[in-house]
Amino acid sequence: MWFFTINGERLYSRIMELAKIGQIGKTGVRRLAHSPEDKEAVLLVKRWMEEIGLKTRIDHFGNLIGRLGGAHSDLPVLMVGSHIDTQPYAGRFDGTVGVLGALEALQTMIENNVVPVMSMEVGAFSDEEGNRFHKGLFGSSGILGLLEDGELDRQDKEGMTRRDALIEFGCDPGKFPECEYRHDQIHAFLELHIEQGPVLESKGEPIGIVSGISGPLWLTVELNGFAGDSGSVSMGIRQDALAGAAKIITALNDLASEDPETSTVGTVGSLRFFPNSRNIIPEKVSFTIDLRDIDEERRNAIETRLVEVIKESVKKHQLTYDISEDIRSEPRYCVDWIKQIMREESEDMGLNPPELMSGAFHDALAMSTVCDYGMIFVRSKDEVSHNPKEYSFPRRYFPWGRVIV
Ligand code: HGY
Ligand code: MN
Ligand code: MN
Ligand code: MN
Repeated sequence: MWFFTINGERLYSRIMELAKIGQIGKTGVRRLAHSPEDKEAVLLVKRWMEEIGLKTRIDHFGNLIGRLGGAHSDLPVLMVGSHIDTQPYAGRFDGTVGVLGALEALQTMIENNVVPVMSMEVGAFSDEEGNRFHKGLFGSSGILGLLEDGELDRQDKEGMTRRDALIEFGCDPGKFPECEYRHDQIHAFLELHIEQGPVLESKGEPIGIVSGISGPLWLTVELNGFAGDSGSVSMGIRQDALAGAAKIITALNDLASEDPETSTVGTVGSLRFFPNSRNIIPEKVSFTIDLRDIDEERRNAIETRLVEVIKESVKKHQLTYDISEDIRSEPRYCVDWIKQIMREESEDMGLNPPELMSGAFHDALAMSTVCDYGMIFVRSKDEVSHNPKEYSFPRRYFPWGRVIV
């Protein structure tokens, strides 16, 4: 195999350029799925793709796909990519490193007249983060025909449905089927992503080879009580939905923290309650549960125990409750043949990348249901991500970034 060295400066400056869209503060970004900022970012990356000669399209899921024709266009494609939508309080590197890194790799190939055996596609998949409509991996699941019923009726905090947000973005949800791939059309999927964790920095390694992605379980819990005057209703007869929720929230944290040696993580990241007045007993609470583990059985055992706590708390506070499921995925492992190539080529560059699992999920989690996948992690500074202080990928870590062909 021979290799070419990417242009690290060009890659880094594109990451910084893209970060100006939806910029918050000095280094923060906010580009929610299917938002005007998301569209502006998609159009900028689309322009960059076209400038290097890729054939581009924005499909009806809101995905941006750039294609480099291969010597044998009848072969399944090698897909590489990630996402450029972000969390509402995000950094500049989560997702963008994977899309712009893929773009840089293809540009380096084109500049060196390398024609890939099979066509290659760079995907900037829509709504990977799942913040706005409470379910992630939308665009990557969409092209695989894996969307569940009701997906288009999901509402954001303003009550806008995903359907209307997509139409505003310029998509026609009625045309989803024509944007789907037959599963045998994709040979494999590769994703470059920031680690969003401490391992590479602690080992002094610039990159890591991902062994697998934790299986996320996302639930939304709704508790219903009864509003009343906080001064006059005695404690024994209250139906305080927020007091009921508090017990469940701390229980999730306690259960997930029980064994610090495990990769179990549990988070309540979003909570809304009504009527939200100092002197009215909260009548309704809705909050999210994000429970993950590379060990699915262990995760499901914690889920069972948590549901028990919900039932006890509901009984104690005389509430009613509803639990809806947004995401339930088993952990998905990278395949050996791709990891082997990554290892050999890294060693050839004088690197010794550790293998590590990913607690965060990625578009690779969706893609892995239909094809082999591999992921490379780029080191994160101070384990920070989903935070404007996220920092990765300084030029000095990547002087030798290469495209192996
Ligand atoms: O939540 C995640 O793990 C990913 O960042 N969307
Ligand atoms: Mn990401
Ligand atoms: Mn993320
Ligand atoms: Mn991702």
